[in-house]
Amino acid sequence: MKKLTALLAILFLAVTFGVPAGAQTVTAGDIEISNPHARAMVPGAKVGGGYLSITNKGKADDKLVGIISTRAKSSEIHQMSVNNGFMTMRAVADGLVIPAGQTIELKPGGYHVMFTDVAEPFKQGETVKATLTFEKAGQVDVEFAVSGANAMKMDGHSGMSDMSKPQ
Ligand SMILES: [Cu+2]
Repeated sequence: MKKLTALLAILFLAVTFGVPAGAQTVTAGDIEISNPHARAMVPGAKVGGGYLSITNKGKADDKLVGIISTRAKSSEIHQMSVNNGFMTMRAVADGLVIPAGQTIELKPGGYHVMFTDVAEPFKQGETVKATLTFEKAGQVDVEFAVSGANAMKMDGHSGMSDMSKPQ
């Protein structure tokens, strides 16, 4: 039975963190954005996380300075870290540097896009349009593919709307 449980857990992780079908790749100047995706939000949730990877193929650093989406009243770039077992997150105030020749991953547990005051929770199967602004590459339209929700608390957003409730 234990083996089966472990196997199911592995399958679950594979599904959760697998690349969704039809993942988008967008190029703007030296910047390449791939696999923008988000998780479905539970009904009533106001906060959603967005994930993507950004590659700078140029010889100069660039910087992600902002993101907007019509689906959220405000969208920010956040950094999550774990301190003494507690997850904390804060806005990346001065923009996220994408060093020349490197890829920065925005993924659960690290950097991510945070959509706040979302009027209609993201639903599995839809896409959430957003525009990223880079210092050098300029504005880039992306579509976050929404995959199924999961019970894991890795992105910390599920508890954001009510911090007083124990998880
Ligand atoms: Cu966040």
